[in-house]
Order: sequence, then C-alpha cells, then structure tokens
Amino acid sequence: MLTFFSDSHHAHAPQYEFFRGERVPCFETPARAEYVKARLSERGHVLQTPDADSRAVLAKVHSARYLAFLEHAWRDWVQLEAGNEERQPFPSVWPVRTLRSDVEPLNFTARLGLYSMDNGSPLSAGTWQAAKAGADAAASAAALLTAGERAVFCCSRPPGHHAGPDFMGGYCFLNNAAVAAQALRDGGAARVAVLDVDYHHGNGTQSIFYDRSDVLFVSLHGDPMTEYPFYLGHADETGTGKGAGFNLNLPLPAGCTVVRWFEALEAACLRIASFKADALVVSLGLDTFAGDPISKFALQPDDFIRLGERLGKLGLPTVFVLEGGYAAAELGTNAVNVIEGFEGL
Ligand code: OKP
Ligand code: ZN
Repeated sequence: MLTFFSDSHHAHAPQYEFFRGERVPCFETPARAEYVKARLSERGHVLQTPDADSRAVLAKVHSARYLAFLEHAWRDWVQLEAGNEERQPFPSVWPVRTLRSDVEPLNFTARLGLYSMDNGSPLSAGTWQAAKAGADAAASAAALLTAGERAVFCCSRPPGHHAGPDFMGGYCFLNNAAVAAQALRDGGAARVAVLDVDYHHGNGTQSIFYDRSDVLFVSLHGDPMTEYPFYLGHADETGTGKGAGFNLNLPLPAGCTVVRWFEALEAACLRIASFKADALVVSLGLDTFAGDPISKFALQPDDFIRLGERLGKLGLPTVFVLEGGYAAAELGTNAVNVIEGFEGL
C-alpha cells in the first residue's frame, strides 16, 4: 500500500512524561514510526514524502488561536527563561468548570493549560514540525484518494485522535484523522466515515465532528469509566444538532476477549455500511495488541490481518492513519498485517 512517511517525525522527541507521579521515558517514541517504516520497506510497500500543505484544512478542524499557540509554543517557552531549551514544558493549571477559557492569558504556563487536556503531552523543539508533517501526510493521502487511489497509509507520529478543536492531549497535537476526513469532504466526498480502533477513545475526532452529519464517527475502545481519556467515549454520546445519530461509541471492558472486540468491530462496520460512506478514514491505533504496555485488550498479530480483511470488505476508498501502539518492536508487524489483510495479500 502506498505510504506517506516523513523523517520530520524525529523532530518530536520529548525525553520524559509523568506516570504515577514519577518521570518515566516517553511511551510515544521516534522508534515507533521507524519500526513500522522498516517493516513496510521489507514487505515492498512504497514510501513517499507528503506533498500537500495541510494548513487550509487544519484551519477547518482546529481553532486559529490554538494553531497559533502550537506553532510558536517552543519559541515562546525558550524565550521565557535561560536554559529552557533543555527543559520540557508541562501545564500545571487548567480552566475547568467556572473558570474562563475565552480569554487567552499572557502567561505561558496558563496558555499551555488552556490548550491542554492533560499533562501527558510533552512538547519538544520540533513538535510543530513533526505534527505538521503528519497532517500534511493526511492531506496528501486524501488528495490521492480524491484522484482515484483505493487506499493509502500514513505512517506518522505523534498521533492525533485526542487533539480536539482547540487542545492537545494524550500525546496528540494535530488531529490527522480529522484532517484526512475534512480533506476528503473538500475533495468532493459527500459522506466520510471515521473508524477509530485505537484502545483509547478518539475524543478529539468525536468533538470535531459531533454536530455534523457529513462525517460519521465510530469508535471501539476501552470503557472510559476506567480507561483514558475518561471524560468522553460513552455509548450515550450519539451526536448533537444535525450530527444527532452520526456518532457511535462502542466502549468495551478493559481485559475483554478478542471475540468480543471483533463483535464490536462488526457492529461498527455495519453502521459504516448503512451510512453509505463515500470514503473511510481509519484511526489505526495498534495498542489493542496483547503485548501493549499501557492498554488492556488482547489482540494477537494474526488478529490484525483479520481486522484488515474486514475493513477491506467495506469496499471503500480508505486512508489509514497511525495512532497509538506502544509495543514498539511489534508495531511494524501489526501495522503491516492490517494493511496486507486489507489488500488481501
Ligand atoms: C494515546 B493514544 C501512561 C500515560 C497514559 C494517556 C494515554 C494516551 C494514549 N503513562 N497517557 O490513544 O494511544
Ligand atoms: Zn491509544
């Protein structure tokens, strides 16, 4: 499958995150994309550098003030204090209920909190450059589908599905799946379905399209009562206004069986078929793998072939966007299994 890959992903390489109050190495590492790239090459898939500029599409899925903050965040951080280029910024205060989010404060940490849903999304010097390359890959993939290509894979990082209209979160900064879906709409697809199979609910993608009937969002994920992102992803979230009925969440208990996971996948596919989508965007998180260090589903490598086969049966032009998956060494095999299952190889 034709794949977009950019070396710019290396520019996003934060050193640590917080886990149970301790500093730990980041789970979301440059090695992830490199393992996937290596396995793709080994299997003869063609890698291309993204050639579209996503900026116009980004402006339709993210707010202008969030994009402006993110693009200049590292510069602002470094200018704040000598030595900051060696330090990672983290938010420490958030505008929760009763506090104002309409006014953007001048203070850097206050602005970082305004545009963050958690303290789990460390910035580094090239975060904007890497995230922008991922969005460019999504826009490039959509352009190829518009020109008649059946399927394209975006091998990009950092992931995107937790990034909402005006915030980052869960290692995500720009919502690549939303960029792909919006670019497909702009290219003439009347109805686009986004299927999110990452272990974690794609809260950002859901929120971006929640009031729209032209983009259906369907997600299967760990139940937010116990799993990140906790505050969205329940079954009773079905869309609002014109978007009522165009959001489907299929939360599953942490630790559930592979059989149960595939039953949910079937329900998701049936909804996408009844929507009569013109194109499909798959938020391809691979953290449903049994060996994933931060997730609790049990898929085996061969199950990813079955996932690809089922998606192929939908018969839709499809963009795959890499999301999570933290068993880095197994990521290449699992990603390529989905792709080759889809292609019927
Ligand atoms: C991103 B994606 C573990 C912290 C977990 C949230 C998980 C983000 C998952 N130390 N942080 O959906 O794979
Ligand atoms: Zn995930």
